[in-house]
Amino acid sequence: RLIPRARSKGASLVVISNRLPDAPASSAGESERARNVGGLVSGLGPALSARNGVWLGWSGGRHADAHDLAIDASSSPVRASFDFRPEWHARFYNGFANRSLWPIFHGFAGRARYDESEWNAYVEVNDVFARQASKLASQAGTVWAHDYHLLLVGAALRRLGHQGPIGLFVHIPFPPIDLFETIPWARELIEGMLAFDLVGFHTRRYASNFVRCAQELAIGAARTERGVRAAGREVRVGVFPLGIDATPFEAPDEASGDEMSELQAALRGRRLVLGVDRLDYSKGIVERLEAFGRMLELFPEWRGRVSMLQVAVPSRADVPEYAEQRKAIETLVGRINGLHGEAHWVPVRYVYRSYGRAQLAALYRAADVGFITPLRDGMNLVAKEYVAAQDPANPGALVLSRFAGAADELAGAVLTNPHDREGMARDLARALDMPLDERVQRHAPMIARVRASTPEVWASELLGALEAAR
Ligand code: ADQ
Repeated sequence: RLIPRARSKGASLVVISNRLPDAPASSAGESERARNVGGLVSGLGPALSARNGVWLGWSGGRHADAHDLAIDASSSPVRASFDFRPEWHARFYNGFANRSLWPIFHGFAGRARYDESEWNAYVEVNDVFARQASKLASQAGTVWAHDYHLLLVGAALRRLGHQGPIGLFVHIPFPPIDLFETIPWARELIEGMLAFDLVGFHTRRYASNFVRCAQELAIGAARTERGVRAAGREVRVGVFPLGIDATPFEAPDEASGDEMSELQAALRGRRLVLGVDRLDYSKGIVERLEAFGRMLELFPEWRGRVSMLQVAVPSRADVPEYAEQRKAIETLVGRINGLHGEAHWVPVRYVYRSYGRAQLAALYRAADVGFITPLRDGMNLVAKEYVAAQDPANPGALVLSRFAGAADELAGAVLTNPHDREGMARDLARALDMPLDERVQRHAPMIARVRASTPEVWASELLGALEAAR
């Protein structure tokens, strides 16, 4: 049901993300969960409904001139969306956001490329988001923007005269100054970010990288106890690690019972090592597969006794680097299976698709090792989901990259360096060999942490800090 814009004006809370979260299961269907922002919805949903709030984002559609707001008041939370012009999709989304900011923020300086027309589109689309948000928010309303697509939306909203608190949460890493300063518009970006009242990150490292970049690059900026002071005002910088809703992963449902027994039958008593990621070079899938192959060479006793399942969710497939990455993975899976496989044993199974939550939970539960080794990752919620899905009396072991934000919280994992193939192979063998008592001991503090740090807690802490900051 679309409602006239006038009735939606004056929201006391507007959340902005580039894409809207998936529509409720009734309209989207479990199978279309490729862009799963489930955690965000469960975190922000209650705050939005309690305050008659609106979630604003790109509709996913592209249209030459129509970018009017469509408001769906029947959904909960209320969704407001608009189409992109085709060139915004190419230059803002696939361009500056995903070929410049994404690689450099994850430390892949060699993959980042810069193009002035893409930067201009980034500035323009941030202005558009700000204009749409200001149509929805009351003058003193709170606006909370998400992620690297929207670093300039706070500054644009201020130019439009918005008076209420404006916050930003960055879901990906924030790079050290040596990398950040290589962006041709580094100063414009950091000064734009200083227009927010609060900027939040997953870890202390990212927050301190941000403060350092601000100090070095923004004119007149100085660090304060709570953040950065610049242009006569203070920006609060905070650490708010995002968690998951553990309950659906902890409680296996009926449907996943069948899935489980079929998987167990296919494994025929072999151990299972599991990787689950969006298909993205930052997730270290190639490096992980190579380490698995190396493990089979270093520890031949595991040959025929273990299989690895890699689930890759299609992502950004029209960005050339992602298409190349997909090819590299497929070639490598073939090579490892050709080299190590037997007629009766397939070392690596690879699926390129998205799964519903119940199936995902069943896969996690069936896996003896969660092998989650991004080269760099803001947080990595898959690691937390894996922990939640384990049987506390007989949990699997988690091998986790030191360079995922989640490593700060999941100290019971076997922390590994995904750039070190031999080391990763040894860490994997160690996890496969880990005795029950050690697995239980490592799992207990992790599950306690995962249960306690829900998305609701995260959202209410961040909103509290944001509104206190203004
Ligand atoms: P992502 O890079 O997408 O998120 P992640 O945190 O792991 O990474 O979240 C992925 C989500 O997608 C998980 O909830 C997972 O269940 C789901 N998913 C993965 N594979 C799936 C499949 N085959 N089918 C269905 N769902 C699948 C970005 C940052 C992260 C940060 C999050 C949240 O890159 O570092 O943790 O935002 O802030």
